[in-house]
Amino acid sequence: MTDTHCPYCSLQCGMTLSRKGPRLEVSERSFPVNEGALCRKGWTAAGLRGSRERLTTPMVRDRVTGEWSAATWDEALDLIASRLEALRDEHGADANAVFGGGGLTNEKAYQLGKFARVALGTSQIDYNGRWCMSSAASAGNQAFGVDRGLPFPLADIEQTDVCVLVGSNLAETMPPAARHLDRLRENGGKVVVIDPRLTPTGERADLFLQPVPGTDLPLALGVLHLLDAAGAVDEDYIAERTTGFEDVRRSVAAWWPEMVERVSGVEASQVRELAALLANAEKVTVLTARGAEQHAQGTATVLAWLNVALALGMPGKAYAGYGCLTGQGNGQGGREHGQKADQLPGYRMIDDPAARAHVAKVWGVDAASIPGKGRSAYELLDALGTPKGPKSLLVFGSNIVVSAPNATHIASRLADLDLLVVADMVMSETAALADVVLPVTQWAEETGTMTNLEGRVILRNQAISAPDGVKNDLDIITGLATRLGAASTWPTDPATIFDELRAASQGGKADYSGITYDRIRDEDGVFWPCPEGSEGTPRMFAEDFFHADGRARFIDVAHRGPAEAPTADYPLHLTTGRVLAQYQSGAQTRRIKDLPDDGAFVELHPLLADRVGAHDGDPVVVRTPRGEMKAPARIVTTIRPDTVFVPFHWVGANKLTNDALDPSSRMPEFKVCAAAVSA
Ligand SMILES: Nc1nc2c(c(=O)[nH]1)N[C@H]1C(S)=C(S)[C@@H](COP(=O)(O)OP(=O)(O)OC[C@H]3O[C@@H](n4cnc5c(=O)[nH]c(N)nc54)[C@H](O)[C@@H]3O)O[C@H]1N2
Ligand SMILES: Nc1nc2c(c(=O)[nH]1)N[C@H]1C(S)=C(S)[C@@H](COP(=O)(O)OP(=O)(O)OC[C@H]3O[C@@H](n4cnc5c(=O)[nH]c(N)nc54)[C@H](O)[C@@H]3O)O[C@H]1N2
Ligand code: SF4
Ligand SMILES: [Mo]
Repeated sequence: MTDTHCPYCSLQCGMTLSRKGPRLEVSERSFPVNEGALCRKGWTAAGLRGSRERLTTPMVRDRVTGEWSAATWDEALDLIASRLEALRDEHGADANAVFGGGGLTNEKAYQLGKFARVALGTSQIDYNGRWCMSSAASAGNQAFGVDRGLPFPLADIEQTDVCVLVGSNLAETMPPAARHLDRLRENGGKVVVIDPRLTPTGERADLFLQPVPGTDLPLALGVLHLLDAAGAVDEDYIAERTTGFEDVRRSVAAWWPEMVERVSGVEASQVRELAALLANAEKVTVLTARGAEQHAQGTATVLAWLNVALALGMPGKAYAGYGCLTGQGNGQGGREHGQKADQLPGYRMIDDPAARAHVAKVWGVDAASIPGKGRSAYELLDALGTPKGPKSLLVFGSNIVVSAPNATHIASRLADLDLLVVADMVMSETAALADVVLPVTQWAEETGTMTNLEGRVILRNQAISAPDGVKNDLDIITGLATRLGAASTWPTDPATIFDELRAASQGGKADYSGITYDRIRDEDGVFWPCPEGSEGTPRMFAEDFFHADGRARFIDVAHRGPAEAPTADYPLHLTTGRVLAQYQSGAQTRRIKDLPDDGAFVELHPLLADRVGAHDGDPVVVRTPRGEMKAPARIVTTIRPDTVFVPFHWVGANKLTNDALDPSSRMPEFKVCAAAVSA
C-alpha cells in the first residue's frame, strides 16, 4: 500500500495504491483536499497501467517511408544528441526548443528548465501552462505582486458569505471540490456562477448569470459601478492597502447596468442583484477559471474581477479574497521552477540580474551563459521550422496537436521541423508525428512533488516498478545532458533534485527552501512561500501584498471585446471546454476502458437547432475562419441560443479555435470565436 495522489488535475486528491498481482488498485485516502473522495477519472487512473497502448521501447520514424522501428535507449539518445548538436552548430543554440507540461513534477519541470538553459543553451522553452492559467498569473502578479492560484486553502470557501465563480465548472472539472459549495450553502452562504452554459456547477448557484462568451470583463465593470454608486466600497481598506482606485472608479462610472446588458446579454436586473448580494456580504470570495481567463483579454478580465474583490476590501481578509482555480496537476509548480520562457526557479524572472546570479551559482555556471527570455508557448510553436525559428522541438508532457489553438496550422509547423522528439507514455497524436518517441514512466511508477491549486506542495510516492524498457523523464534529461557534455551536475534521483530546487528557489517569491519530503509526508503538504525555518504559508496577504510598498494595485482595464466578432457568415459564438470523464487532450483518459469515450459533440440550443435543421444525435458541421469539424449535435436548453460548445478532448475543436493572444499573458482565445453551424 502506497499513499500518493491522483495523476490528473490540480486538486491532487490523495489516494492509496495497492498491488493486486500485476494490477494496481486505487483506494480512498483521507487527505485534506478531497477527504477520501475521488472523481471518476481518479478511481480509474490505474487503468492505463495495464493498457496495451503503453509504449515500452524507444521508436524512430523514417521520414521518407513513415515507418517506425524500435531502437535501444543508447541508439535513440545518441541520435537525438547528435542531431541537437548539429543543429546548434549550424544555426545557433536557439535552433533547439523545448516544450514542457503542467503535469510534470516540480523536479522534472526544474530539470527541464535547467536542461534547456545549461545543456542546450537555448532561450526557446515554454510549456502548456500558458494555455491554462497564465492570464490569472499575469493578473495576480500585477495586482498582488505574486501569483499563487489560491492564496488560501480551498476549504476556506465554506466559511465565506458569497462565492462568485467566474467561468469555472468545478463540479465537473474538480468534482470533490463541489462539496465546499454545498457546505457553504448549508452554512447560509450564497453561490454565484457566471457561465454561458448552465452546468452542474451552475445548478448549485443561488444566482446564475449567463453572459455572451468574452463579456465577463464589462460585467465586472458594471458590478463595480453599482458598488461604488451604493457607497459599498471599503474606503479604509482602499486607502490603507491599495493604490490606483481613482482611475478605476472613473472608468467604471460609464458602465450602467443597461449598458452591461447590451454588451453581455445579462439582464440589468441580474447585474443589480449580484451587486446587492456583494454589497451586503461581509466576506466575498471571487474565483476565476478558464471560462474567464482563456481570452485575448483574459488578463484584463481577471484584473476587472480582482478590482471588485479589492474594492470590497476582501484580499487578505479571512475566508474572503480572490483566487484562480488552476488546472493541471502541477499547473502551479510547473510555472515556478523554470520551464516558462521568462522564469528561473523560485518564480524568479530571467531578466533580473540578481536572479540570474543566484541561479547560476546553484547550477555552477557563469550567469552570462544563461540565455534570456524566449517565446511564449503559441509563439514558439508558430515559429517552428520558419527561417528564424527553432529547427527541433523536444516535447515532455503535452499533446500539442490536439490542445493548441488553430491546431491545423501548428501541425504544419511541426511538419517543417528537422527533428521532433516526444517523450510520452502512449502514442499520442503528437507522438505519432515525431521522429523519435521516448517511452516514459507514469505517475505510479515514480516519486516527485507537485504543487496543487492552493500552493500546497504534495508528494507522489512510487507505488510500483516501471514496465521493462521505460525510463523516467529525469533519466532522459540526464542521458541527453551528459551526451551533450553539459556543465553542472545531472542527478536522476528526485530527492536530490528537490534539494537543488530548494536551494535555487531560496529567497525567490516561490521559496521552497524550508520544504522537505519528510515535512510534506508529516504535514499533509506544505504551502509556499516556505523559507527555511518557516511553517509555510496557507494564507497570504493578511499583512502585506508582495509589491515593495506592501500594497495591492488596482489596474484600470477597458473592454475591447473578443478578437473575432460574429459576422453574417459566422453569426455564432463558439466556446470550448471539458466534460467530467475525459482529461485534456484525452491521451491518457481515452485509453482507459472504464471511462466513457463517446467522442466529440456539438452542444446547441433547441432554437438554434430548429433554425439550422439539426436533430439530436445527428451530425452537424461547425465552421470558423480556420477550419471545420463534424460531430453529433447535443441539443440542450442549458446553453445560450447564440453560442455553441465543443469539448476539446478529441481532435477537432482546436481546428476551429482562434490563436489571438492576450498581450501580457500570451494566452490564446480558446473560449470564444465566431462560428457557423449547419446540419
Ligand atoms: N474532467 C476534467 N477535469 C479537468 C480537466 C479536464 O480536462 N477534464 N482539466 C484540468 C485543467 S488543466 C483545467 S485548466 C481545469 C479547467 O477547469 P474549468 O475552467 O472549470 O473548465 P472549462 O470547461 O475549460 O471551462 C469552464 C467553463 O467556462 C465556461 N465558459 C466558456 N466561455 C466562457 C466565458 O466567456 N465566460 C465565462 N464566464 N465562462 C465561459 C464553459 O462553458 C465552461 O463551463 O480543469 C481541470 N480538471
Ligand atoms: N479548445 C481548447 N483547447 C485547450 C483548452 C480549452 O479549454 N479549450 N485548455 C487548454 C489547457 S487549460 C490545457 S492545460 C492544455 C492541456 O493540453 P495538453 O498539453 O495536450 O495536456 P494533456 O492532454 O494532459 O497532455 C499531456 C501529455 O503528456 C503525457 N504525459 C503525462 N504525464 C507525463 C510525464 O510525466 N512525462 C511525459 N513525458 N509525458 C507525460 C500524456 O500522456 C499526454 O500525452 O490544453 C489547452 N487547450
Ligand atoms: S478531482 Fe482531479 S485530482 Fe481529484 S480524482 Fe478527479 S482528476 Fe484526480
Ligand atoms: Mo489547464
